[in-house]
Amino acid sequence: FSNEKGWVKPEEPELLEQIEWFKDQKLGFMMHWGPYSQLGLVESWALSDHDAEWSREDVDWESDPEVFKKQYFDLNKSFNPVRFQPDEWAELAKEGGFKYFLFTTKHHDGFCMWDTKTTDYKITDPSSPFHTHKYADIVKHAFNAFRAKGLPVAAYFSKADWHTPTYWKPGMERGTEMWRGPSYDPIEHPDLWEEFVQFTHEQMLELLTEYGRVEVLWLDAGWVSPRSKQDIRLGELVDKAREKQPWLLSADRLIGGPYENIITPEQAVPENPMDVPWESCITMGSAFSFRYEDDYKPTRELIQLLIEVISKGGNLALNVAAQPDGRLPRGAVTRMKEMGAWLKVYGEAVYGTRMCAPYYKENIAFTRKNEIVYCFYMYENEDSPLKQEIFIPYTDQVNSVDIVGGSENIKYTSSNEGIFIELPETEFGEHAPIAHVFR
Ligand code: FUL
Repeated sequence: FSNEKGWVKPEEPELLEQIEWFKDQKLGFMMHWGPYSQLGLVESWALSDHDAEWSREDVDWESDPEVFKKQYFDLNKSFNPVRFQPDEWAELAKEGGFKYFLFTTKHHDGFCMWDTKTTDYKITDPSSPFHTHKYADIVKHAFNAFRAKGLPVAAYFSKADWHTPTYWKPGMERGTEMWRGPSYDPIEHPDLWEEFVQFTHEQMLELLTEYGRVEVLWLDAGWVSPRSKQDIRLGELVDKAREKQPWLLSADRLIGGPYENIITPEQAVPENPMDVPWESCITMGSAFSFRYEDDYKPTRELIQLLIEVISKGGNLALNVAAQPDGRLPRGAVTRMKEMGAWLKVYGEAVYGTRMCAPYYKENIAFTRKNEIVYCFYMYENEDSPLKQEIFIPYTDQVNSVDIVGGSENIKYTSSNEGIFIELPETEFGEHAPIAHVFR
């Protein structure tokens, strides 16, 4: 990506400063959570007929897809996460070394996790058994809990809304032949589309004016865009929101849209670094939302993923999905704690760093903080043979080399080719480390 193609570099100093702040954070705690978590499928995708093949696993939808969708839209009536403990989430995220919280305020199914005035399809409506709970306004309590622990927040918001009537052609029953975009052509039905645009603006403004400081407005459903003639006039909204929150970054996932201050690759790390701010969103489990008996990526893999991402100049929004009861799955918590323990020792080579040249090659990655260069030498797995002699292809002049978290002075020689390090025996534990981190 280049600036012309993708990213809009804002001119306001407040926003430029915010971009530097964002780049410092490195690790975000992303969470997808809502009534769909009860199904254990892929977020709210089961609603889309065109995606039924892959999104309705074990659902007997072919017999009557309309019945299934009605049942889906009723999931709000059984979503009752009485074990939701926002402080606990925030505490665990903090312990895990995460620096900000990115939360689904509304996914494509249109269900609002905050107390909106725009629709009854929300967590605080009497149709939800949770509406009497002290934490019923989930967005409010989750946001406040994270902020209280020093983790600022970002709001995920789906521009597509499969529940809202103005997303459907008049007379068409909601849910018939559901597809990603609205069921009508916005050019042919400008009034209807305008109503939808107003509704969407109202929702986003509620979130951006009544729910405290938000760092990033993270807009999903890139297909709702001027390119597909589904223009929600995002610029108007962002300008309005910035009157209140002048630092607000917008992540409209269009790849080339005018309100894309951050590029957000999904389930992927770019092959090469990008000269634009970016954040990869990647799941710890197999989907962004909760799945029963899910497999989680091992901690070693998660940490090495983080190293790769930051060495290429990006942030990692690592997605952890809460259970339908409100708790975080045990397997996810274990990994969060292990990541946190690692970051406690090696965090200085992670947070607040910038890209270095060289940056990443095979199992070696670099970051830098002004004059200090960090080098991660990664081992593929626990049983990988330990290296005592390590060659680092870093050819700039160095004044000293030591090992982060190590006590010993290490022996090294540097030449035009790079740095040759000899590790003392005492630096070896029982297992291959995830990475040696040299400073
Ligand atoms: C995608 C969505 O469709 C997925 O459900 C998920 O929210 C992911 C982060 O973005 O485009």
